[in-house]
Amino acid sequence: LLLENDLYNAIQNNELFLQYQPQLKLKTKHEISMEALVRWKHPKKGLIAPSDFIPIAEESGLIVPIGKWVLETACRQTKELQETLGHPITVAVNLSLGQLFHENFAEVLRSILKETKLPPKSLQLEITETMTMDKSFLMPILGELKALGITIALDDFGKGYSSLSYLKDLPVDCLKIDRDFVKNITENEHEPLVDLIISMAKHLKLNVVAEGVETMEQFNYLLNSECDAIQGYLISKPSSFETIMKNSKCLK
Ligand code: G
Ligand code: G
Ligand code: MN
Ligand code: NA
Repeated sequence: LLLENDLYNAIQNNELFLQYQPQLKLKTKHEISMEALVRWKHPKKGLIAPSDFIPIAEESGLIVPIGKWVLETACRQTKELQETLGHPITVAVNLSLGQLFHENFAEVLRSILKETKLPPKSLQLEITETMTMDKSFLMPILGELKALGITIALDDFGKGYSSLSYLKDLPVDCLKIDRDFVKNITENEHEPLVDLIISMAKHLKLNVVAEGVETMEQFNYLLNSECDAIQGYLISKPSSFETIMKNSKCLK
């Protein structure tokens, strides 16, 4: 409850910030993508991980204003990055179920896109596969969001219980293979589920991203697969907007 009270003031006190983790496209190497990840710098406790405060935000309803702040900040900073670089960059933002089903979410998103002038196709929303639920609830809101021109990724894919027919009907654009599966790719061993998810994604004409790539063995294995992009510590840890901006100025 104490932490919840502190979290209540975190936005106004400027204690939240975003880090960005690049995604490396394996085929079209000129395209750039990154995932936005929220962090909380608590005035006394120091850095608090999202796995420790997102659940509190979800239970208390604070996820609505926090999620809105994350979306606004990610869109504004990505637009700034695009202008510096002079070409499109895609940003992926994690969503909680409570945000998605809060009234007017599509309307809120529409006004954020309008205010920040980020092209809608530059925004990807990540929903976790485990949070997918009754199709009759999910389909209308996802349809409304897709109509804005954004794309949707299923995060932590493989950990949930989506049936194949469910997946086929869902208006998603991308599957992100959970890092627990990628972890099992070693010098001596493959992970059949990684191959299966990639093959399934290709049959459904979806993009597929491997998460948590940490070793050269995993990198080389995925390079020889139909996987579209990789994300993980091997490429880069999440870094601050300032660092991302500085690197992009060097690239230019
Ligand atoms: O950044 P880190 O690996 O510690 O993130 C841990 C978890 O927190 C991940 O599952 C990630 O999806 C989630 N997360 C990070 N940023 C956000 C955010 O802005 N909103 C929501 N809902 N979840 C986030
Ligand atoms: O659930 P989600 O995919 O949104 O989680 C993203 C989280 O995964 C981020 O908090 C990020 O810090 C973490 N992450 C990113 N790359 C790696 C990696 O290569 N290894 C591990 N263990 N965690 C990673
Ligand atoms: Mn994610
Ligand atoms: Na994930």
